[in-house]
Amino acid sequence: MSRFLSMRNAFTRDVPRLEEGSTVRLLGWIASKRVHRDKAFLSLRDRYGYIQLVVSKARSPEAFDTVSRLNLESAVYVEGTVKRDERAPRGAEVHVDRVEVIAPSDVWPITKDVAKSPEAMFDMRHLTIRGPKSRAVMAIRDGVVRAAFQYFTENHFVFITAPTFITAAVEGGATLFKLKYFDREAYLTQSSQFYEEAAICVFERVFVIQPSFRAEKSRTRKHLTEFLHIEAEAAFMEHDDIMDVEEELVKYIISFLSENYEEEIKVVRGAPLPVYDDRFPRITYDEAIDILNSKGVEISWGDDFGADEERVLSMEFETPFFVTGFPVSTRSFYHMNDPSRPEVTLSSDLMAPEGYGEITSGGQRIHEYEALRRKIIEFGLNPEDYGWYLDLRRFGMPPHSGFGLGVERLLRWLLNLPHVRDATLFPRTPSRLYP
Ligand code: NSS
Repeated sequence: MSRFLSMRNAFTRDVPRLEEGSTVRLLGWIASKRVHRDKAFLSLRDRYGYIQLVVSKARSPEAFDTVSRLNLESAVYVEGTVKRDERAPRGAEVHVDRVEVIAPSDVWPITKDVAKSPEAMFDMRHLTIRGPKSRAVMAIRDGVVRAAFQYFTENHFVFITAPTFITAAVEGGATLFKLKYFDREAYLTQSSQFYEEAAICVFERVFVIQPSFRAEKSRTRKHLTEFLHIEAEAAFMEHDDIMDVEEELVKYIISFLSENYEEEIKVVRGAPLPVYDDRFPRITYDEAIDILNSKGVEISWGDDFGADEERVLSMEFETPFFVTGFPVSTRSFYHMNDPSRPEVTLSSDLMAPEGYGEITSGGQRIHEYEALRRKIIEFGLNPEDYGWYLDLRRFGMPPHSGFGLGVERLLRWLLNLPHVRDATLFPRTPSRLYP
């Protein structure tokens, strides 16, 4: 073990559980500091959170002298004694005997003025991520991925990865990022779906958790150019079956977070996550259009929902709900048309309530060769661009369904964040490519 790792005998989260008087040796960063006469009150942050340190001149003149001169965000080693105190934020604090500066910090540039401007905060994102709120959001984001992995594994899905460099659009050419791939043209992937469809003939059920890219100039609160995409695809599942999977997954993630991230949820949201016992309502696209029209929104049958329509519609709900049966004109070519009503597809979006809108999108795919070829042509696309994808339909492709869930959209909703960019470490939007 390195010198540093062997120095430590506890993390901040252990301190409230330790016996009064035990000696702790901690590593971390000085997150806040207040000096009051001969006493300094510091908050030490490590990978698990925060603990209060008390450094008194009487107890340790040397440590007091060191911390008095120390800037915020300096990395330190601290040795001290556990003391219970009702007034301390976690019910216990560490009375410090020794401090060693491992890496000093310059004067911390995130002042109250900087903090007033969200843009300035994102310009300094490499530093501002250390704040308590973004720390909590990122911890919860880790929880979303863990929960999804656990849910899928328990339900017989196999994790795969798909390429980022691709040659043809999944979700329409308008949002493709084009790039040079040596002397050829390539794109950044919008979705791993087509690769998942190949892989279901190996494992039946597969999932991916990886970035997708969209050249979307939309300046809304729900669009990133790079987002974390949880996608799943399952053989022998029809449209209704995959909606059940989506609903179970979202409920599973919510209970996993409530069980394991209580403190972080409180920091970000102020209140526990909602509990949804009942089945999510399922309304048709036609019903959604009626609701929108009755709310004065001008939208005709066959139009896709934009951010505004989703907001108005989801304001009508207090729980997540599915909208099913989107018209052929609003969905990508691979969606299966409803045999009982060919102008709509076997597709759905799961919408978050209270204005948040779409968080997942999915449906049943066309599994027959001729039907898919015809639809590719109907959509004005070139079947040659979809060679291998079409080819799969010649070699035992069963009925199958799948969906994609945007992790930042889910987090924005669950944590009431102002914008999806708050749900990712280093957001990419049309205007933000740095840091
Ligand atoms: O375009 S989607 O609606 N659908 C697909 O990509 C399918 N091929 C997924 C699949 O069935 N395997 O995107 C799916 C989800 C959508 O519901 C959002 O939650 C999220 O991906 N999404 C985004 N999040 C953030 N920013 C942007 N631009 C974005 N686009 C989609």
